[in-house]
Amino acid sequence: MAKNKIPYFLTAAVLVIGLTISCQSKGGSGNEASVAVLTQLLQGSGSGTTSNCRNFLPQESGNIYVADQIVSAPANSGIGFKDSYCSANGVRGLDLFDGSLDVYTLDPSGIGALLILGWSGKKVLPGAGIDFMVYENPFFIGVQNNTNSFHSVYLEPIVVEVGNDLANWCGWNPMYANSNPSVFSNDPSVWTRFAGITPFVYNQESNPMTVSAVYNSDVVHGGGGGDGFDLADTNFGTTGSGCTGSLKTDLQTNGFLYIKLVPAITALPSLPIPAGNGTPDIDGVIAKNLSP
Ligand SMILES: [Ca+2]
Ligand SMILES: [Ca+2]
Ligand SMILES: [Ca+2]
Repeated sequence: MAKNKIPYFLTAAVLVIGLTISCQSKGGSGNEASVAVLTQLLQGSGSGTTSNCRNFLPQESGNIYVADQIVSAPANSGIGFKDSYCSANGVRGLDLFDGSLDVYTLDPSGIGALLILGWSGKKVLPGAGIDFMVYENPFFIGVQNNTNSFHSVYLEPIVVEVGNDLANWCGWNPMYANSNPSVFSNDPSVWTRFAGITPFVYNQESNPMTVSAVYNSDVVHGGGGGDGFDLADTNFGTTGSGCTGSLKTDLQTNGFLYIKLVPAITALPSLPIPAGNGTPDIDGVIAKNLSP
């Protein structure tokens, strides 16, 4: 997390206002948890101390299964944005122009440039359309008014792969298609099949959304946002260390146990460095269908 790390006092002020409204609207239920958050905020817990994300648990319902198992998080220190719990506690988007703070920040290189999550022994099963969503904390930084479309995102791309044995992985052949590939672009349309690209408003408590909206990346037109992946995508199984034809077929037929997230600048060193430092901040991963 670099540029999008909002000054702590500002974050606290916004959250205090939000939580105050939340407390007033909810009545009795939930006030204890909110008060705990408020107390922690006022005592000064930002990055550097216990993360605020420790106050939240994954929220699961039909077709929304949080990757709540941290298999490998070598950058974890348990403190602030280096607390890997924040990547497995559910998803908490803010709005189109603010990145989530419920996140775990990967290292830019070395062993800490890796996060592997699972679903506690259950497999993510293939189904129709998108099979799972990845949430980093990108946010829009500009609107092109003449077309009323969104063209600039503060983004930190991630290479996504899945597997069953923590040794062999299959991915989606991520492509960077800027006209000048040696120059970084914050136009999300030139980043294909990466995670960390699409802003999201989906929030498990304050904006739970319908299942169809959650698995809709089009955050400008009613979707929850985030980056979706489909095992049936024709690009799946064309990249990944150890991705044989038989592994690809197995993953597409029987699903997968683990998801591996690596900063794009680490996995693909020829890519240009993003405007920040390119170290992704992982909010969470959810899957649509899970084995019994
Ligand atoms: Ca699918
Ligand atoms: Ca980020
Ligand atoms: Ca989270």
